[in-house]
Amino acid sequence: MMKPADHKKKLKVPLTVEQKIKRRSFISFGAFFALGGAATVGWKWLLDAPEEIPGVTAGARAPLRRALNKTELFFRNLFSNSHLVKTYPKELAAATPRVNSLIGIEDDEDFDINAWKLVVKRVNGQNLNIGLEEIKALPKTEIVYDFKCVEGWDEIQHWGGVKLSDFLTHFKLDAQAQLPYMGLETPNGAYYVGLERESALHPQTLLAYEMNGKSLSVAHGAPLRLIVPVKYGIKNLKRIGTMSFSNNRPRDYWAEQGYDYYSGL
Ligand SMILES: Nc1nc2c(c(=O)[nH]1)N[C@H]1C(S)=C(S)[C@@H](COP(=O)(O)O)O[C@H]1N2
Ligand SMILES: [Mo]
Repeated sequence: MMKPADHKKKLKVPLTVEQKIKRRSFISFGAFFALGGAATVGWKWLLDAPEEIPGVTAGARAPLRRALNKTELFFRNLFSNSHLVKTYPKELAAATPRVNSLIGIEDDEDFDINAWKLVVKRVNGQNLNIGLEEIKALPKTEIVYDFKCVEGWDEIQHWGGVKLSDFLTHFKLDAQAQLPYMGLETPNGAYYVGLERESALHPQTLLAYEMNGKSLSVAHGAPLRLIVPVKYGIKNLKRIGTMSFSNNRPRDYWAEQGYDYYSGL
């Protein structure tokens, strides 16, 4: 009978270098084929999976969209209105802020800024038409924060306007704003975004009419644009024409092109 000590010794016989290499190669190849096989099966499953039901988002395979929606839910649950985006001193704001795309602005030759009114579409069908002076008469809020575009640039910018939540309260739109979504569109309807209630009501979300302490330029969205610091630039609609409220996701320009509908930061 082997004594325990002998037994241990036997197991401890060191492998030769060649044996070690062989063993590692075997493990690597095994893993390679197993993972490769799994990836192929997974890929095939995805390719055969039905496309999502056509709607406000671009065509993607249903399982991918489900994953995206789960991700969105995860972040929505984390979202809190007491959670504020970082702000900066005014001196750090860009003196000549960058202008990005101009959809719904440069393609609208009929637009008359002096005749502009914000059209709020209420659920009962009765529209409100609100002039800029009425909006400017409300308490002004300013914010300096890092504006981020999905295209990969960011810039510290200084905005002034009325808190969207103050605006809604003043015009007795609180009840409407309890609906899960808000839709905003340019006057010609060429650019449009959808926003969930939580982001619309976030305390840093503004209807902005000033930049760097001066009236907004046309390129930056005059007379009135959305500034929603908890979202990427794509959601910050310039030149707001209409505002509406709904139970379902409103149409969204970039979501239709396949970008994330939520686009939160
Ligand atoms: N009407 C309108 N709003 C818009 C856009 C647009 O093309 N048209 N582009 C969006 C994008 S992608 C970004 S990053 C910001 C840029 O705002 P800025 O041009 O003031 O920098 O506006 C957003 N709002
Ligand atoms: Mo952007």
